[in-house]
Amino acid sequence: MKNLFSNMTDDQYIDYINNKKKEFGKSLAILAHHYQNYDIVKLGDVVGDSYKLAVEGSKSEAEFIVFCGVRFMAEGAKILANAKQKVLIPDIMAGCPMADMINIDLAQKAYDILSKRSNKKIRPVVYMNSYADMKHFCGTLDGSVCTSSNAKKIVEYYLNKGESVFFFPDYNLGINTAVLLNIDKDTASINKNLQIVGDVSNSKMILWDGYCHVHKTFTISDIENLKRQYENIKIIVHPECSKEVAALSDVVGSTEQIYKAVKEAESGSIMGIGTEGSFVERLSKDFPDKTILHLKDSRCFNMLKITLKNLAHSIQSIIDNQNAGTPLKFEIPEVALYKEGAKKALNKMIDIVEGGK
Ligand code: CIZ
Ligand code: SF4
Repeated sequence: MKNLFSNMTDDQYIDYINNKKKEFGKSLAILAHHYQNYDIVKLGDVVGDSYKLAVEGSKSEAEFIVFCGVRFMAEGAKILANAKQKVLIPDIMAGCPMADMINIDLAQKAYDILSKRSNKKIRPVVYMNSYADMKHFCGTLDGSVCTSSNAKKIVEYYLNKGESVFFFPDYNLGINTAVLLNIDKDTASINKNLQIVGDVSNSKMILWDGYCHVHKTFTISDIENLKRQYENIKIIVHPECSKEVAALSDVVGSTEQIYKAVKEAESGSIMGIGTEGSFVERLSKDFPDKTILHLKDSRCFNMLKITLKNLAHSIQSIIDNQNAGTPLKFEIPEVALYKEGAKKALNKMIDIVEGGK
């Protein structure tokens, strides 16, 4: 790695990355998650949520996919990628505390307890925000992955078969989905000590009690404060926020849905947004004719671990690997042990959403 990288300015990194993008052409794809900072998003060939990025990456002709997001997302892209595609992440330490709140051992124990207590077949559904072991766990039990855009559709699919859904790791996405399906009174929850709250026997959804600290921080008073200051304000929040916050909001949606709602709002609209702060900041830059306010400025420090510098380093590593045969750094390791089940659960989601099967 050339030392020249350590002293470059942001503009120099941006020039370097843009030049390399031109040289690589279609063999390099930079995927940028909505929660990335503005400079990184501008360098993305595709910008989107984790689902869109994983699918677009796998469909692309790129041999090298550099995933600007957190590790579980890059892992999702790797699972769907073809055998020739290499997926890199500029900082392997970009984790997600929510994804760490459950593991296969705990999930299996919880599933066994719930299966004994329930009158129905228990089907596991895991939020995209999870590692490959959890996706694999779902795949092997004929369950599915879901995202915040399609959780309602996925859960409904299993409820329509007369089954009960064990949903993890995010409690809030689970309960907000239950509210949409009008079954929030028919839910129970279970925590990492395997303590159960509620009656599992007849529950339609049993929720793990994980959470996202970035979204948990939004409160009812944040909404009330903004409403006091701006009479006509619309409140838009992510479903990882609490049920109480969601209930006071005009729109509850995933990042893709929030982006669309802001884009489609009339010029001059005032909106208070409750989701990751870098994304909210970008909305205000992309739509300068609208007033976009943070419900509270809450950042995901793991997303911020991806920088112009380590993105440039990832690209340089591909070049060094091609020119001098040095090892390709920043590559997401193969998730061989969990790949089959994880792929099955991801494909199940795609089938339900795209095929209505
Ligand atoms: O699925 C994603 O990318 C995340 C983290 C949130 C969302 O709503 O898109
Ligand atoms: Fe994880 Fe929350 Fe960061 Fe998303 S915003 S990556 S759920 S910590």
